[in-house]
Parts: sequence; structure tokens; C-alpha cells
Amino acid sequence: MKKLSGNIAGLKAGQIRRLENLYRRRTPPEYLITPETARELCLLSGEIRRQTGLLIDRQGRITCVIVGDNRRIVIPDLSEYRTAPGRLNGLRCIHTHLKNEPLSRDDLTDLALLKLDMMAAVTLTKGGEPHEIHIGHILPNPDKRDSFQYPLEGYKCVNEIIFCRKNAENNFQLTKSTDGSPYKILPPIKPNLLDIGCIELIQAIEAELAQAKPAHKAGEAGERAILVCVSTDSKDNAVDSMDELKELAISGGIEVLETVIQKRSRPDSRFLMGQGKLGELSLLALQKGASMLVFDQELNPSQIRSITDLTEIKVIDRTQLILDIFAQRARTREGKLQVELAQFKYLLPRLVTKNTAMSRLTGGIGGRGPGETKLELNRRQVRDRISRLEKAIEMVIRQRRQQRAKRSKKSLPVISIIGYTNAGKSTLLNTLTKSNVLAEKRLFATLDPSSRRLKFPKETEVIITDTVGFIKNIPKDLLVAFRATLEELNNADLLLHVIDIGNPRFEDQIESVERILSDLNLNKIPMLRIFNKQDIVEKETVENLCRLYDSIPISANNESTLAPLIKKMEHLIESICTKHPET
Ligand SMILES: Nc1nc2c(ncn2[C@@H]2O[C@H](COP(=O)(O)OP(=O)(O)OP(=O)(O)O)[C@@H](O)[C@H]2O)c(=O)[nH]1
Ligand SMILES: [Mg+2]
Repeated sequence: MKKLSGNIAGLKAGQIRRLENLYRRRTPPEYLITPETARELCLLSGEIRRQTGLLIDRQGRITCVIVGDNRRIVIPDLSEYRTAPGRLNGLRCIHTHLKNEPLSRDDLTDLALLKLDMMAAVTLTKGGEPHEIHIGHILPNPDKRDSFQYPLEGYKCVNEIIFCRKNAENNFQLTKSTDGSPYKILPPIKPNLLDIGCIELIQAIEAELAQAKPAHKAGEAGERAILVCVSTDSKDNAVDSMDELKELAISGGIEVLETVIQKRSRPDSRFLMGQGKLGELSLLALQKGASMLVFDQELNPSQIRSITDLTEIKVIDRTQLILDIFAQRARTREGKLQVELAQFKYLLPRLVTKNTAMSRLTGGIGGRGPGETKLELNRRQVRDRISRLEKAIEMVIRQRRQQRAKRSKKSLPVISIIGYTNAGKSTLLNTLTKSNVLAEKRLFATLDPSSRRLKFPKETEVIITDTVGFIKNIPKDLLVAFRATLEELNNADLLLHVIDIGNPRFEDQIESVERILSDLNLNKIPMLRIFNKQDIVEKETVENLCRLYDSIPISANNESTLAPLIKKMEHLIESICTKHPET
């Protein structure tokens, strides 16, 4: 005989036997539960004054009898029933409610997180008999809220009976969630109408879920993501941050299915958001056929683990996404070394001694090193690799210093183009020097620095360099790993700070870039602010902004707009070089 689950302390031997006997009962496919089983469940539950529940599989077998307290039951670990993504878990839960209440929030959270076939609550009459049954199921496609076709005439019929009867009493209401929640809660049914075509209904839900899946093709990285932000400050900031996360995701080749912002007074230390909300999120992922959740916040290792375990879907954060984009972009040996170092540094504290929890994070975004290498998942190997990478990068830094020394002997002044990612830095380098550095509408198109010579009208020659773009909350490990690249900026005589004024967040971007510059101790170098993409902003606005920020407007892709900039650069370089003739 199978064991009872939950709170059985203090029950009489006879009650325990009767509870155990429930395991013998079978449910035919059309029934949610048989009237006899429902009756016995209610009588027992009323007698012991504890909620009592059953988990029933699709063969109609009872796989678990659960005893709770007077307010709830706790469904035991169902990890052995784990199913393929996009499927329900094959178990329905039918449990009693002692106080004539409908499905509770906890019930719906269980439904969502455990991906139960159905969740039902049976209320009791005064005599302890079944009174009404409240049924909830996952709504296969919340966008088509009321179009779900119930498979069986029988069920519709049940529905209509209730509908009509209640109609006559003038208080019917087809329970429809107005809050956009991803569940469908059916109108309560009477205990003599339990043959609702249960298995067919479950199969229909599952079939529709399967259909929802590849509605359109995934991004080039093969991932379909829901972006999530748990915000504790003003909504606007969250929206802006999410817009950028979306651009990052698209740049990383991820298809964005949905963005979810949850406001909280403070983040939950374990799950970042409440478990109920996480349940809905996990359902949304199921309904949309998402393959991953991308969090805007940096998640600590245990949060990643808890959220992954609870939702059973791959979870990454903003940092990991950025690291992944860098991994996709790295071309040179140096770039690859730097990205790999940053990735391993990020991964190390996230590796548990046993590799189980990480295994779900492998493959695709978040588990891919530069080039198609797979990230190793063993702590010791990772540590070895980190120290080897650090040595290799140290070599690179040394070589660079030598090169730099040689270059400064030739005493060509250096102008470095810096700025937020996608601001138009590479485009500017290309137009100024008629070269062909990759410039595209993606975040972090450039990783590896390129240098070109530029001759000013008065024949002064300079070296102009383009480098990796900045972003707000730039991952710490990346900054450390890109030390070599960023050190190069120390050598600059002038920084050109390119700003995309067509971007609604350009003011925040200026702030982020200039904060990073001061973090890198580069704020002593003379800097020129350049407002790029003037062609997509109204002329008057551009003029006002330039006055306000003391900057020069250009269109980096249009050579004819660059004359004032060139003049100013030449002038600045001349004055800098006369001040410091040794450079
Ligand atoms: N409308 C307009 N678009 C521009 C201008 N300058 C650059 N762009 C576009 O902006 C996008 C980004 O340009 P990039 O030069 O790659 O930007 P970047 O700053 O080097 O970006 P990362 O290397 O990704 O950090 C490209 O699609 C360019 O075509 C401009 O003056 N006007
Ligand atoms: Mg670039």
C-alpha cells in the first residue's frame, strides 16, 4: 500500500486505513473523479477537519493521497513526474475545501508551477457530503481567452445547465478572469455531474498548448524568451531598462515573445518576485512556447537556481546575455581571451559542487563560449582555465605596451572614439578615414579595437581608434577582462564621446559612459561630446541640445556634416600637442 503524504499526526488508525484505501479507487477517463470517491474524500476530510487531496494520473490511478491542515494541503515533490517542455505533468489534483471557498491563490500557483492537468476544490455540505466542485485549468492561449473549444458536448452541456439554472436565479456568471491571468476557472459543478470528459479536455488543452509553440521561428540563436524585470523604483525606469534589454536580446539573436515588469516594494531574496507571480510567468512561458527567461536584474547564483528549479525553464540575467553577445562577436584572439575570461569569472561562483543545477543552463545562450566552444562546467577546470586566460591576457597587455611605446616614439597623437553601444562610433571612424570597419544596427557590433591614420586639412596626422561600446551596468567581469582594450584608452590625447541623440535614453547613456570613464580614471583626458544621428532629430531640438551639452552635431554616415567636427579636432589636437610636446 502506498504511503499517505502530509499531516497525518493524531489521526485514528481507522481514519488512516480509510485514507489509504483511497489508493485502490480508479477513475474512468470521462470523470474528473467518481462521485463515490468524491463522497468518501469529503466524508473523511470533514471528519478529520483537514483538507484532503488526491493526485490522479491520466490512467485514472490515484498516485498520491495528501492530508493537509484546515486551510491548505502541500503537494509533495513531483520531480519524478517532470515532463517535456510545453506539456502538462499528467496529474490532476482534487482536494477538499472545508470553508466553502473557491480555488485559492495557492491552488492556482500550484496549478501553474507544477503544470498540473487540472486543479479542483470540492466544497462540503454541512453534512460533510460534496457540495460543489471548482475546477481550474491552464488556459492554453490567453490571447484567445474565450475561444478555447471544449472538446466534449457533455461538458458544454454541463456548462449550459449551470449557466441556465443560475441564469434563472439571475446570478450566473461564467467565471472569467478579468486580470489577464493565465488560468481558466470553470463555473462550479455539482457532484452528480462529474463526467466532464476529463481526459479529452486535458488532451485538448495540451494539443492547443503544443500549437501555441512555434507560431513563428525563433531568433538566430534558436531561443525564444520572455524578458522579466522586477522593479522597485518608478515604472518609467523599468520600461526604459526593458527597452534596452529587448535590444540586447535581439542583438543576441533571441526572439522576444513578451516583456513582463513586476513592481515590488522590495525584491524577494529567494525568487526575486513572489512565487505566485513566478507561477504565472512559468505558465506564460508554457503558453508562449518560450525557451528561456531573461531577467533584467543581476541574479545571484542561488536565485538562478531557485528560479530554474521552480519554473523548470532556463533562466539567465542581463549580465549573462551581454557576455553571450560578446562571445558571439569576439573575432580576434585577444577578444576571445577576454570574453572567455569574463564568462568563466561569472560562471565560477555559479557552479555548485554537483553539476546538476547548472546542467539546465548549458547549451545555447548562456552556455556558449567564444567561437562554438562549450563552457566547461567543472569548478577546478574553470579555475585552471581562468588562471591560464589571465596569463595569456597579461602577455597581450605587455605586447600592447611595447607597441604603444614604439608608437609614441613616432609621436602621432591619438584620438579615441568612445561612447554607448550603437551610438555610431564605427560609422564615424569609417567616414573619417574612408575605411570599412563593421558598423551595424546591433549592440556591441565592435569588440576589437581598430586604429586608422587620419590626416587633417593642415596635414597634421593622428591615429584614430574605435573600440568596444559601453552600456549601463556594464558587467564587472567584462570591465576587468577588457582591461587590455580599455587601457589603450589611457593613451589617447583626445576622447570623442559619440552620443546617439536619436535614442530616447541618450541622457542616461551620457551619464553611464561618463561614469565608466571616471571609474577607469580616464576623466582627465580632454573629451569632446559629439551628438550623432542629427538627421533623425528635429533641427531645432538638435541646436538646443548642442548648446545645453556643449557638443557638436553630426551625422556620422554623412561626410558633408563632419567639417565642423574635423576643424574642432584639429584645433584641440594642435593645442594639446603644443602643451605637451613630448606626446
Ligand atoms: N540615421 C543615422 N544612423 C546612423 C548614423 N551613424 C550611425 N548610424 C547607424 O547606427 C548603427 C550603429 O552604428 P555603429 O557605427 O555600428 O555603432 P557603434 O557605436 O560602433 O556600435 P557598437 O560597435 O555596436 O558599440 C548603424 O546601423 C549605423 O548605420 C547617423 O548619423 N544617422
Ligand atoms: Mg562599433
